[in-house]
Amino acid sequence: MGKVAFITGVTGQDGAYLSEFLLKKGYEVHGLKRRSSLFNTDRIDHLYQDPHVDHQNFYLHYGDMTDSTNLIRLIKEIQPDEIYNLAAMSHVAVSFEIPEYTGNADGLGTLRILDAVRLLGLEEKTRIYQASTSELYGKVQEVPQSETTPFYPRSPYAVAKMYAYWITVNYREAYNMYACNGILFNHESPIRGETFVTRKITRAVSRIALGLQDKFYLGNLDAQRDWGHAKDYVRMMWMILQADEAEDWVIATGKTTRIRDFVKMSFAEVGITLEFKGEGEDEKAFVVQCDNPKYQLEIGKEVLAVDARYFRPTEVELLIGDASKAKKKLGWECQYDLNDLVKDMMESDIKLMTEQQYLEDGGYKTMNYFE
Ligand code: NDP
Ligand code: GDR
Repeated sequence: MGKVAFITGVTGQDGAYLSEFLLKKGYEVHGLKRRSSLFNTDRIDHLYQDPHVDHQNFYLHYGDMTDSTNLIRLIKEIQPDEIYNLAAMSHVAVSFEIPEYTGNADGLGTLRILDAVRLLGLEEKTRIYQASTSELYGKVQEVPQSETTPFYPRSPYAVAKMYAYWITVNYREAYNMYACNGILFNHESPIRGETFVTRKITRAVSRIALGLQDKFYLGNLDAQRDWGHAKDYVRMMWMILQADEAEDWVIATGKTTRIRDFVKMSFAEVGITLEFKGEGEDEKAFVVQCDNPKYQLEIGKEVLAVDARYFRPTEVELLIGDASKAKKKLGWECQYDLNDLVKDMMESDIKLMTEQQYLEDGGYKTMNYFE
């Protein structure tokens, strides 16, 4: 018998890659999905198995991180060997708009999972992975950030995740549970949510290159992030739960890049060179060279401007992680670097936007909503 895993947030970026990874390892995978008025399973539709014809090892269950009785019932029925708690209202900027809900889903939601395992007497059977975050470091205390760097959260999201971090540590110490925090730095992919900055950039650059859109808008171009590929990071989630001891782990590439440079790299991927002019809210980017005959952009064209609407009330300016503990003790290595990541995302979005181009050429309107 293979192991049984329960993944909350199965419909998200990490939930989709982790499901694929665990199914390949022979796990029976159960995922928590929210009821939605539209289909919300795009990222995992390729894993769907028809219960009428297939031998099933991938199951979806309705539920919500704010609903304790539902979580208790599901964990009782599933009897998981491993729980990956990935569900969260994960957008930092949005958390300033819905702070109470964010605290409930991301903070108390984690407590609900831990307490369900305890109430059901599964402390010895079930290992728990908590999706913790580099946002805990917030205002820079030291760089690079490691497991011993003090926290200084800078958003309702980060504060909620800080509660989740400590309640995970507390349940481990109080009830001898195998519960770990993976303090993951930003990780991206072609299926990254469209409103996170990397995906917003690769989608917009693809549309601009194909002539579907003139320009786009971003907020703080100076922020620095340590970006890895989600495929590398979900492998690490699994490795964390296979370790002998339950501990907390930083996962990062150890390299940091400004938002502005991610924009340049994405345009460079389609043969377009940019020049940035101005500062702060007046900063803009212009095309200075276009080497790819497929994409005819006028030299001097303005393709990006700053819009202060995307500034955050409190910002996290610099993240750069030190994952040496995970590398040394678990043998984790990244297979993708930032160049591979940008290439993967741009190839995928050029393909997607080429499909949109056919539709728009045929007179159909496609979704072009940039947040
Ligand atoms: P996504 O935003 O792509 O996915 C979040 C998932 O959580 C979705 O499946 C979403 O469902 C689900 N969800 C949200 N609210 C609830 C709720 N109330 N009840 C049940 N499910 C809910 O995030 P990622 O995959 O990028 O990240 C996974 C986890 O890792 C998150 O907890 C995030 O905070 C954390 N994290 C992410 C990092 C990153 O760089 N990606 C870095 C560090 C931590 P739906 O599809 O219906 O919206
Ligand atoms: P982050 O990711 O806040 O680090 O949280 P995001 O991609 O949203 O922002 C990264 C940086 O880019 C700046 N930025 C913009 N961000 C967005 N979304 N949209 C813009 O237009 C824009 N312009 C500039 C931001 O100000 C910020 O500095 C992600 C999430 O996945 C969290 O769930 C996770 O915990 C952390 O990464 C690690």
